[in-house]
Amino acid sequence: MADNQVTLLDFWVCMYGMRFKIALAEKEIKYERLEEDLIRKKSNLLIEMNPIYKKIPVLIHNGKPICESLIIIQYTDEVWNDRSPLLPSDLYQRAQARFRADLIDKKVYLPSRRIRTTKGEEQEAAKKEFFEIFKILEEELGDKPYFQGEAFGFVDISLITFSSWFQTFETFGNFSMEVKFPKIIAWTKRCMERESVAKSLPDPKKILEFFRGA
Ligand code: GS8
Repeated sequence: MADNQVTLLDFWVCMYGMRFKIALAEKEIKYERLEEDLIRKKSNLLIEMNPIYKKIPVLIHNGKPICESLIIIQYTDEVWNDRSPLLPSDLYQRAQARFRADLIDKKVYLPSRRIRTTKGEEQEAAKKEFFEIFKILEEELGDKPYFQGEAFGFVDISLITFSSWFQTFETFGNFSMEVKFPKIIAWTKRCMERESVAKSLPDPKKILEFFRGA
């Protein structure tokens, strides 16, 4: 399959777009990246390509749009299946990987957003929820190098993009990820040793500045 007509509609701070950048870097696929201005005005192209949600990321492959980051990564893995597999080949393990990525989507973002946007009791409740899901994830990871075992893959991609926001969560919520979740932080550092991850994640300080200014 030709790599040459791959476009990503993106917004630099968005952890969902970062997922796609990592997947494409793992697969060594060249692409064009179009930055959306989500704050002021979405482009006509975004509205045309994702008319239902009008959200980024959108992958446009040979003119056809694919929306929702987890679906985009699975599509990417299926289309470019000749290199760096991201999902396990065993069907049961594939289902487990999908379950975990879905869990991350359902449980991590909302409490993390409330840590940033609320105070007092509401913020404490959000922190409790956030700590609960990270406790589950820390236990799931255990002593494995990556969530799927020895190889970096789909579940790692789904979660690692949140790590560029950790400093923001810690600053707004006044806690330390390293103290609470040492295995997750060790895994974060391991993932950052991969070029695909290091070049796809923005500087955490820039994310913090973005939200402090917002
Ligand atoms: C979430 C995408 C999303 O929230 C996915 O792709 O996995 N489930 C989707 N995108 C945000 C930017 S990142 O916070 C977005 O496009 N927001 C614009 C809007 O809500 O209008």
